Amino acid sequence: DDVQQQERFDALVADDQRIEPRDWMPEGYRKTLIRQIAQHAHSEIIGMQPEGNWISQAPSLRRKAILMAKVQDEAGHGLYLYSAAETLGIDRSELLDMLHTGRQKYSSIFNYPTLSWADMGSIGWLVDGAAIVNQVPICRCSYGPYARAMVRICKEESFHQRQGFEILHHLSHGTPEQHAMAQESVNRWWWPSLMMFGPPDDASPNSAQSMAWGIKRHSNDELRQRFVDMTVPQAQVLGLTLPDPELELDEETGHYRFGEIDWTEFMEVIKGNGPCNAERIERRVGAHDDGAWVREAAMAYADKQATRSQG
Ligand code: FAQ
Repeated sequence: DDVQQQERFDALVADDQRIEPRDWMPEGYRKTLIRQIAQHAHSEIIGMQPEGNWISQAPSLRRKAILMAKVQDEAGHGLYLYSAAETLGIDRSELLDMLHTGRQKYSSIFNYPTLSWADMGSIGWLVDGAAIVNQVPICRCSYGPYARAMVRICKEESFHQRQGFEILHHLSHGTPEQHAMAQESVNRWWWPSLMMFGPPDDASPNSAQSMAWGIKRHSNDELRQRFVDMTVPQAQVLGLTLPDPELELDEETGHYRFGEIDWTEFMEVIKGNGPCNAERIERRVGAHDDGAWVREAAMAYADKQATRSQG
């Protein structure tokens, strides 16, 4: 009965075992996972837009080929994650509908514009860097399909991060104009990257339950701190500065102290009022509508195959 099922589930989680799609799970656990995995999948798909913008403007054939491969990886991550969400008993078309109608979120970071080529560097270095810090612990998520998806995704993500670092390193050590372009870009992306980790712990309604269920392994603030500690020395190697006068190593704790994040800006962006929210959704819905004929053709083909195999 339900009590026994719940006890079995609790024991699996306590023992750090994986919950698999056919296992019984509390409805809240299922709902939370659908929310988080879908939000993650949507982020990958929407996240293709800010970079897609620069494929045709890449400074060389080599840079273009690399950027194209990265954006394709993101499409792959999105599809992989939608499949993980589908193991929880929801259909991909329902998830897409929720994205298109604003009932499910995607990461705040993708609502900022990409104004220069250096932004491809900043996205790789800072956005993929933040994504890795957040996602490596999800490789140990209690839900098996999500945890396994994360292993492969994190490998590709670390390559993406290196690729961004390399773009910025090249620009930073180039002409004065290139250096200035890199610095200006990092100035714009730094604070939004810190916001990717979500609201501060005392304003994060989902954290406690998600941590108890082994979905999240660390709090939002812990991971944000880890990212700052990792990134400051990398900025020094790049020869770039981070736009925070309060950034300073605390000798006692070994962690960097940093300034106050503008949480009003974060709330506005996740409510739909960021610089590019409307544009991102409009473009996504447009792409979905343009692809209707492909879905219809695939369905017609599948129906024909099914009829044939019956006959
Ligand atoms: N943006 O109670 P919490 C990538 C929402 S990386 C928008 O703390 P939770 C790679 C949150 O959903 C980006 N909304 O929530 C890439 C909740 O609202 P809800 C994707 C945010 O879930 C790189 C409310 O605020 N990565 O795509 C954000 O416990 C380059 C309260 O927050 C993931 O999704 C935000 N930043 O913790 C691709 C990682 N933060 O849903 C292309 C997996 C919070 O109740 C190019 N997700 N909210 O209406 C997670 O680890 C968690 O979901 C958190 C939020 C940490 C994001």
